[in-house]
Amino acid sequence: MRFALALLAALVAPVPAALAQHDHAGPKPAAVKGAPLADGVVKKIDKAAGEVVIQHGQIDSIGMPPMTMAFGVADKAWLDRLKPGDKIRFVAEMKGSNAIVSRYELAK
Ligand SMILES: [Cu+2]
Repeated sequence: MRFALALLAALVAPVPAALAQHDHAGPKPAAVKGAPLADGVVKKIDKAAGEVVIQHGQIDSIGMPPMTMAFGVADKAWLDRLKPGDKIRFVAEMKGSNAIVSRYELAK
């Protein structure tokens, strides 16, 4: 746990510089492109519901602790590409009261 926290601190360290830059540029809407990627493992694909069940880690962008839950997807074609067991890194976004995957990449 102590190691994990140290690692997290190391990862977070570069952020102040980025924030300072952001201040100079003025207020900007949260850019999905620059959003941090959350880790997840695909558990289930539900094409009928248009959802993918993901066991995910902490998602700071939407303030969510680690859990397993269903997400909508920005592109339904992803439901054909993803399969249970896939490890992904993804950006989650709230669309109304639903969490959706707005972007993802396969993790190595
Ligand atoms: Cu969740």
